[in-house]
Amino acid sequence: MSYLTKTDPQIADIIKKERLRQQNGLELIASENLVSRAVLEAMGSVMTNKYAEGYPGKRYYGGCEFHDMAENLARDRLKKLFGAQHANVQPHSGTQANMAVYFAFMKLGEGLLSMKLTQGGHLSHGSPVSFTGQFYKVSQYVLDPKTEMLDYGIVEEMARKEKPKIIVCGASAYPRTIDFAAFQEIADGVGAYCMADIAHIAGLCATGVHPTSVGVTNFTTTTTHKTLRGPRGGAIMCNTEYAQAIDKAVFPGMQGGPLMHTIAAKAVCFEEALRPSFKDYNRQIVKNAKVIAETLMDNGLRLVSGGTDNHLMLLDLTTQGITGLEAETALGRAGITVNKNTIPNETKSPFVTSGVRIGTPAVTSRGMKEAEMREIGRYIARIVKDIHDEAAIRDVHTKVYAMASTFPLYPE
Ligand code: DSN
Repeated sequence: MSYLTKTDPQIADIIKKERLRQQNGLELIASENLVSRAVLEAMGSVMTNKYAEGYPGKRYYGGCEFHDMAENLARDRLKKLFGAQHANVQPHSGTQANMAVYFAFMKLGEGLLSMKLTQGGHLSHGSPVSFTGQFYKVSQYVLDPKTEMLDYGIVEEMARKEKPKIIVCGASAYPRTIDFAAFQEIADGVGAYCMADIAHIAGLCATGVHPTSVGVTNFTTTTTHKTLRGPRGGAIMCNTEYAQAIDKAVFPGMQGGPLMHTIAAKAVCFEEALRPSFKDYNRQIVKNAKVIAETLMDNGLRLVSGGTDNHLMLLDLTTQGITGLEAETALGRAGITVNKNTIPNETKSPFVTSGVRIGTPAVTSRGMKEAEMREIGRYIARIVKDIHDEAAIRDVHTKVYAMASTFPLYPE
């Protein structure tokens, strides 16, 4: 950043500090990851200088020949990665990918059936504070109260009662395997469409580490920056029969100019994800999550649903007598970044919560494996068991710093 340091030392300094924060700590936010240098370079390229409204071969601006090539590459690689018939790589985010599917296939006021936010769903799945809760008639399924896992009988019963237009599956805080085929079958049974939002588990689905929704549910939406390890953004996949409606809903329905530097970086990410090493990486994410989960439980802590099948887990702090906010703060002071998260049957506000969500995509990208995960699990347990033990926070912070130093963000 030698040029930026000269021209805008203030912002250069902020970026430097953020880089150090990432280097010196352990990033356990389940939705975050570290992109490759190649993805960073594509994002910071001249591709950002161009308007390219429209789609390859049909743009509203001249000079788009190289943007067509980049977007075609991104689309083709994404289709290959998931075996999809059609891909749209223009959504600026996961929420906008979801919005495009809703706008394409549901009229205002029609029914949307989805997982409740406090049970693991996402804001854009019908929360009253999102446009989805305001534009559509939302009904929401909950988890089995005993197992804290999906109960397809509950979903089916609600679908029969509510007759939704779209059933959403996929979550942002659900640690277990999702049966996408079961959701599609329920949707078919009531004449609804089924949309899988695989934002969190896209990398796992692409590599067969979790069953995929592509080719199973009518629509699949995703972000590209979580387990897929690409730039921040969204994408949609579907069969050819829905392609035109989806493309129209994204542009001109909902967005103007696509972020072409991000689309170039998405293409880079999809190529990286097609490499055999990406499968090993996603397998390791899940192995790592299991080791942290087991270590936490061995230390007497309770996880929602009793464990994890994917990249994340939810730690229920109720018996510790502390809130998610307090745990997030104490762990943050020890160099471990997590986010407070609601748990099933949450009694506290989303800003306080009774749990924290812990995920392994970013630490796995740094090359950490089972041995480090066991240590991290012990650190977390030690802190949340007594968040007022300042000596423990200092000691864990020193150990976290030492561990982080041996796993550089971007090794030379
Ligand atoms: N905010 C993301 C997450 O953390 O899960 C989802 O959009």
